[in-house]
Amino acid sequence: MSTHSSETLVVRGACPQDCPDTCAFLYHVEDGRLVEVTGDPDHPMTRGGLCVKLKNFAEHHYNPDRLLYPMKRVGPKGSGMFERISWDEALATIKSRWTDIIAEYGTQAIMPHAYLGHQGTLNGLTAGDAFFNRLGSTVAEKTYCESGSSTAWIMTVGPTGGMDVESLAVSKYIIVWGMNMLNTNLHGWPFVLKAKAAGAKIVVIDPVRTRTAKQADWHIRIRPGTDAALALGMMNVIISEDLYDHDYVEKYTLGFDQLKARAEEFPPERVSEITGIPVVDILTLAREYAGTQRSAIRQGVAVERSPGGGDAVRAITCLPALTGAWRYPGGGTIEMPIWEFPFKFDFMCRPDWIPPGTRVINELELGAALTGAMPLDPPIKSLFVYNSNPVSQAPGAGTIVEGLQREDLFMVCSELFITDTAKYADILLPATMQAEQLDIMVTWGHLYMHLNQPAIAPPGECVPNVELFRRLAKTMGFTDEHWDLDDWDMLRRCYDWDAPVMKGITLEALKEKGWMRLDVGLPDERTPHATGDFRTPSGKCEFASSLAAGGNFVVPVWRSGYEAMQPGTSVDPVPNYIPSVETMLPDGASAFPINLVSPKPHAFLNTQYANEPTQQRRQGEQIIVIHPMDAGPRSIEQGSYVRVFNERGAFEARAEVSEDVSPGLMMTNVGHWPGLNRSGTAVNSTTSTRHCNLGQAGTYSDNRVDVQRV
Ligand SMILES: Nc1nc2c(c(=O)[nH]1)N[C@H]1C(S)=C(S)[C@@H](COP(=O)(O)OP(=O)(O)OC[C@H]3O[C@@H](n4cnc5c(=O)[nH]c(N)nc54)[C@H](O)[C@@H]3O)O[C@H]1N2
Ligand SMILES: Nc1nc2c(c(=O)[nH]1)N[C@H]1C(S)=C(S)[C@@H](COP(=O)(O)OP(=O)(O)OC[C@H]3O[C@@H](n4cnc5c(=O)[nH]c(N)nc54)[C@H](O)[C@@H]3O)O[C@H]1N2
Ligand code: SF4
Ligand SMILES: [Mo]
Repeated sequence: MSTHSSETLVVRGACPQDCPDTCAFLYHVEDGRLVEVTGDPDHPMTRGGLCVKLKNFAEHHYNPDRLLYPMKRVGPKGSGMFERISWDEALATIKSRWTDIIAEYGTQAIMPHAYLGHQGTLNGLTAGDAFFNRLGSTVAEKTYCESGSSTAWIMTVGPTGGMDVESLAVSKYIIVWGMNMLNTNLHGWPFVLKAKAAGAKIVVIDPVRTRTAKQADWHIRIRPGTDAALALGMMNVIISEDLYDHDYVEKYTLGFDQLKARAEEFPPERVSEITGIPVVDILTLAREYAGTQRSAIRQGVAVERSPGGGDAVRAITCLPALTGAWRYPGGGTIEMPIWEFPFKFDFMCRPDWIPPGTRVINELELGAALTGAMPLDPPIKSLFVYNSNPVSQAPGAGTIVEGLQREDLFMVCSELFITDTAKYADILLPATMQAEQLDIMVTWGHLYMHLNQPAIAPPGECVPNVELFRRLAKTMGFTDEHWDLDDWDMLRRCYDWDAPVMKGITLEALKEKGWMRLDVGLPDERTPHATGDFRTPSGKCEFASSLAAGGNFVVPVWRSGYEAMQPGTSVDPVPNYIPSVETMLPDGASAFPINLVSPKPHAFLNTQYANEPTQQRRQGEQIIVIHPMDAGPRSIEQGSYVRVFNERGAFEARAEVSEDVSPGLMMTNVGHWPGLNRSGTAVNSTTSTRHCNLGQAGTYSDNRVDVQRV
């Protein structure tokens, strides 16, 4: 803490959001009130600027709709009628309802549901794991995002951080693959611009002409879900034209012959048919990529959002080893550098407390689990939601709402606001916002560790998630030492402070400086895999995965601290193109002719800030972007209101007729609160709960719909 002027106190913090930028904050406090939150100008990523989502973050803390006290439901489920109660009453109610449920059905009738509403070490993805594992509840498998990419990445190069986004500044050829960086990795973009100014070529591979695509040198429009075919087609050209790095391949990779055989199945003509990309472009991309050293691939999470998404990430991740791009600073690929941080998941999640034989239910199948479509013994009788908003963000939203309406389901929800999900709760518990709590923020987008220190007192009776679970543990009578640790003690145990990357980093130093870079080398010089050093079983980049070759395939569901064994799951050791289920249907084979993709909104962070007038004005209402050739025959004009529908559900939006999408493709954004939309629904009423081939991730991009004017 330092005193800025005589009245303003400046406290260091960091952004809580599930965003690769993890900006460093300065909280400005006057008389105990948060007056402004600014970006730290000294932080190499943040550089003083926040994004449109967090522009008025100080005011967000004082939003009059904030949930400030525990509440109980007093009207019908979903009516939004609640009455204030005390924490004592809330906890006593939970204890008595759970005690009854456990007596009749056992502990597994209780299920948590959590994702990344907050990204902190104490309050984020794993905040409740230790508690629920201790309770013996059903284990919830959290695979909304990244689990397919992460599994693919680990299979290919191991849990390595890979390339640093800051290293893009010295790249000569940058492929932004399935990422709308200007929306979703804004603070990575200046490094791309720096490279561009120094002569680098910027290529964007995206089905949609996004803001990012418009700023690139070359936009390659790809059919969603076909990225593996493109990557394999590039390999076909690179290998057949002998553009690969023989020495690197020989020394630092495994399974070249198998990869070569696979790539031979993907000549450019076939790849063109699959991807919709002209043959000449496939040839040019492959030749330029392999022919330019210091070439980088910035992978977006969107690549995984299809049935074959896992193998697409594997195929893309093989490319820099084939061309030897890893030899050079500014060369390689970035997926998620989070693997550099030395978490101690065993402490954070306590997987050792999971009673043997406990079942696992995937969170994206919440609707089926609640409605009985998934036969369950015991059934789910209580759902505990925190850090997530499944009614908006999970696929198959219609079925989820049906399940949440069950009178016999005892639902508890810890939230900042009464969201579309929270309104179904029986008990609501108020959570703190970032300026009100302590946490360490690490990130999946760069290599700095941050300490977020509380700057103001929590309003009302809000508590951080970590304190919520302490209170619940005491209420349930748990006496383990874990529940007596304070936040600082917990932080000390959540990381391996002696790991080599933590050289010089201590809690005390973080208190002083706010953020520190891991000891992983300087961005302009770093070459983490110049001489192999991959973190796979072989130590090589595995074109043929030894993890997959073992028969019983283990999915590293690291986020929950346990590994899900999927006995008998067979995964091809070599990446392949696995066609999508819906969007690759031949025309006429489906009643729903248009493929809908639903990437991230510019002005909201998933659903967060979508209830703030400033961001609502910036984002505008729910739109769909539709090609004139699809709009015309349906009498849809610019600004018409339309109904988008399929057999799973529907939502309404305003049409933007534009050639930013191709014929047969529409784009909308996920994140608008369903309840604030015209139809009371949003895009996830139409998406399916099918999984990606790896890591049980969602397949939001594989969604066939039709559209009509309303
Ligand atoms: N402004 C903003 N930023 C965010 C978020 C937010 O909600 N708003 N959310 C954060 C989170 S949780 C995440 S995971 C990241 C995600 O950030 P990104 O990785 O950028 O993912 P998306 O925004 O889902 O999609 C990016 C692009 O991929 C395209 N796309 C869709 N399907 C495919 C495909 O099959 N292949 C290819 N090549 N492209 C495809 C879409 O058209 C879109 O333009 O963003 C984070 N940052
Ligand atoms: N169609 C479609 N669906 C998608 C995607 C897509 O691309 N297309 N993307 C998927 C992806 S990548 C992701 S990551 C998920 C995101 O899904 P979610 O993680 O569910 O999304 P958020 O809106 O960020 O956060 C959920 C809630 O957490 C609450 N919250 C925030 N901080 C705290 C806290 O400290 N304590 C408590 N108790 N609650 C808090 C917020 O108020 C918010 O209501 O959505 C997925 N859904
Ligand atoms: S949401 Fe992302 S870009 Fe915006 S302030 Fe937070 S970390 Fe930075
Ligand atoms: Mo995500």
